[in-house]
Amino acid sequence: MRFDLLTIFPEFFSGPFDFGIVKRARQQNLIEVVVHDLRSFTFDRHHIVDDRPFGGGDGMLLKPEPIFLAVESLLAEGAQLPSEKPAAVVLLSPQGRLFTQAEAVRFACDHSRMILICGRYEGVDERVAEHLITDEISIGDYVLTGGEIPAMVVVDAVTRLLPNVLGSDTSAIHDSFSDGLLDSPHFTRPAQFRDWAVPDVLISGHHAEVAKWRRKAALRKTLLMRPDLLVKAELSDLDRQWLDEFRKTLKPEESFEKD
Ligand code: 9D3
Repeated sequence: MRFDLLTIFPEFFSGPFDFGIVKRARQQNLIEVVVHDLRSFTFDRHHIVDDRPFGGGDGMLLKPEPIFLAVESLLAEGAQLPSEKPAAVVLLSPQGRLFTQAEAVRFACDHSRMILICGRYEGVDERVAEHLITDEISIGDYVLTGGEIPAMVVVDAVTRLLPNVLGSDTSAIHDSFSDGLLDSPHFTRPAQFRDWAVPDVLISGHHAEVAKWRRKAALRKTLLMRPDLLVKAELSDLDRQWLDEFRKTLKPEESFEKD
C-alpha cells in the first residue's frame, strides 16, 4: 500500500510512522508513506491555501485548487497498471461516515494506494467532496482541530491488516471486533501482585477451561463496556445463557446498557 498524505502541516507526521509495526512495514517496503505540503501546490507569492466562506460565517476554508492539483498530479504520476487496484481518495472530515474496522478491512483489501486529504480550519470547499474524492471519513463523534490525527489513525489501522505486516502467529483475524466482542482480560507474571491474584483457571494449564473462562470474560466485559456490540455479535445459546446470568447479577449502575 502507498499512502499519500496532503496537509498544510507536514511536520505533524514526523514521528508517528517511525515506531513499531508501521516503521517495520516501511523498512520492509510493505507500505510507503509520502507526506505532501499543500502549499507546494500553490503559485501565489504567499502560498495561500485558505479563504473566507461565501455567504459569510466564522473561520476559513481550504481552497479547492491546491487540493485538486495535488490529487490529480499524484494520480497521473502513479500511471495505473491494469493489474493494480485503484486509488482511494479519502477526505478526513467531521461530516464523513464513521471509520470502523470493516472500513479498514475494505481499504486494505480493495486498494493499493490511499490519498488522504487532511482538512483544517472550518473545513474544505465542498467541490472537493463532490468531485474529487472516493470516500469521506470521520474517526468519531468528537471535535478535533484537523484531519491529520484521523489520517494517522487510518494509516495505522489499514497497515496492520496488510499481508506480512504482523508476524505470522499474531494474525489480524484474532482481533477484538472480529467476532463482534471485546477482548477478554489478559494477565502476566507475577501470579500474585499486591492483593490481586491472577484467576486460578489461567494458571491451571487446562486449555478448554481457559477458553471457556475467556469467552465468559469477553461477554461480561462487552456487556459492561459496549452492550451495543452484543446486538450484532455472533452468539451461541450458551453465550446467551451466560449473558442472562451476568445481567441478573449486575448492579444497575454498573451497566451502560439501555433498556
Ligand atoms: C462547527 C462545525 N464544525 C464541524 C463539527 C467545524 C469543524 C470542526 C473541526 C470543522 C473541522 C474540524 C476539524 N476536524 C477534522 O477535520 C476531522 C475530524 C474530527 O474533528 N473528528 C473526527 N473525525 C475527523 S476527520 C477530520
